Amino acid sequence: MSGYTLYWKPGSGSMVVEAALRMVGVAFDSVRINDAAELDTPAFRALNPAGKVPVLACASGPVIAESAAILLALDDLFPEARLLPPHGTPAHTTAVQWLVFMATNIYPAALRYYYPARHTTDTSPQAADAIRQQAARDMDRDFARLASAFQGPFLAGQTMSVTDVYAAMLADWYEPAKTMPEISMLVSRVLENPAVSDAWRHHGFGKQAA
Ligand SMILES: N[C@@H](CCC(=O)N[C@@H](CS)C(=O)NCC(=O)O)C(=O)O
Repeated sequence: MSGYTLYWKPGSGSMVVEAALRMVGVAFDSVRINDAAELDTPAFRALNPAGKVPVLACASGPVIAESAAILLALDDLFPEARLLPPHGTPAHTTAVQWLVFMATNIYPAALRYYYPARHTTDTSPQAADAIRQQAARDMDRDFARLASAFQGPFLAGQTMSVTDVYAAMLADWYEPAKTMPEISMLVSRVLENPAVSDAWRHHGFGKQAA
């Protein structure tokens, strides 16, 4: 048994965590979640009361939920892996800022887009349509904000960070984002990294939604 266990689901936000673990090069075990029922067991809720993946359990003790928090923890544990720019630099602060921006804006908008009925008490199809349309608008706006900061070929210039992998993951969930030249360049460059492309393929990205 390795020191880390990743709870993951195909097509989900656990992709970026698997990519990060592979970028670090640390051994990890994986527990595949196949459906929503498996997220709702007492055993899984004990790991993450929210009943969501990704979750990373560390043999040293902590069990971490929330994709951005897991990535920040891995960056703290393995600073030499350069998941993010060196600690204490302006580049690090900027990379964290965009990571948190995506985790708190685009990721939730993608969930509203794919699961609109979960976001309203109104059960009419019109209500779900309205939620979905607004989610699309929110993602159009927020991907445009991300693109406006893009230096190329990665968000912050020549060096890839896990923030870029996060952006590529979200773009794969939202077709219009992939048509933006900056985002499309970022996705293709991120996938040149073997650690990322392995996680991408393993999670079934390139074809399915969250
Ligand atoms: N804020 C969380 C969101 C996690 C999340 O919503 N994960 C989805 C998969 S992409 C999930 O587990 N959904 C299961 C469900 O809601 O039933 C994060 O960043 O990790």
